[in-house]
Amino acid sequence: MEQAELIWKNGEFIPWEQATVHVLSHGLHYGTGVFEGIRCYDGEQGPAIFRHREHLERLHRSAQLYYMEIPYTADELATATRELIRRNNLGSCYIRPIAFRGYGEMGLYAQSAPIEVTIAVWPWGSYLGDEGKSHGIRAKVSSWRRISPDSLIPHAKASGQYLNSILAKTESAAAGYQEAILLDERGFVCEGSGENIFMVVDGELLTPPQSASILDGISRDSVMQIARDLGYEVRERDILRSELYRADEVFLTGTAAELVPVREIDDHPIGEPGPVTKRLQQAFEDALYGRDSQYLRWLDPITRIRDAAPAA
Ligand code: PPE
Repeated sequence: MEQAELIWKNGEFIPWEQATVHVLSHGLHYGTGVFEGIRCYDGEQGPAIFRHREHLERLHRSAQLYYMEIPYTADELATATRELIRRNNLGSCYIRPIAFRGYGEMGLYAQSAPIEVTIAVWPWGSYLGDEGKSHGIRAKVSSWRRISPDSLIPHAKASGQYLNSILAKTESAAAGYQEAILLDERGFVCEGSGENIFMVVDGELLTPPQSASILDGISRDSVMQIARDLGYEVRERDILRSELYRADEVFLTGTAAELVPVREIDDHPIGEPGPVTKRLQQAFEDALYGRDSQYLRWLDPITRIRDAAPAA
């Protein structure tokens, strides 16, 4: 991975190499961490963070679901992040805040293990490749089902839960595909290993509902809003695996991946990116880079005057 100079850790800006943890950190042993993936785009008005507030609110919600209290407000984390990007002299970058139980107590009920919070930022290119973004990727339906709400919390973005995504992703990569599509515990389509999924049928946009154990993706929400604004019908409903094979178009959405067309699923051709996918991909990109005034409300510019508070 690419490095940056500084990482924010528990309120301080420290050198990248020094941002380490103790080997007995609780989160390392039990997966007790919650995190976010956010992106900053060097767009029309200078660098700005896409839907910053929504991501930080989701971070706090994920923490609450696992009985963890983050000792910083969303506002404090937002200010720290903007400052971190400025101090690292970055424009477009990926942002990874994580809150995890640190060192202090082992065992499953380790309420005294402190909650540590770090934020890292670094340049990270398109997750599934530029080629994938322009020509589509080949995906495989995983033999692993997405974590069920009977056992974990699909709505939380929690570290330990990603073992499920890693099994699916590793299986698909070993079989020569670029991404895995997971079904939920009922056998309906859920999402990619790190992206939500959409299909286009007869000009209508369909995506699995919250009840299909999805992560409530912020890119998903943005693309749904953009699609409706463009006049498309958007419906959340359960989708069968076989419906994907027969769809006119299929694409994935996520912060790291952005909007990526799927051109083949389980060796069934979907085809080169279709007109709806291409139009939404362009409109989404325009929103990310501040080229569409309608969606400027989604951007948090990093050059905010009010961050430049005088030292106390
Ligand atoms: N589902 C999962 C399981 C998921 O991890 C992500 C984001 C999404 C859906 C899409 O959510 P959103 O980014 O809010 O639109 N995955 C993050 C982590 C990827 C990684 O490899 O790490 C991301 O895209 O940043």
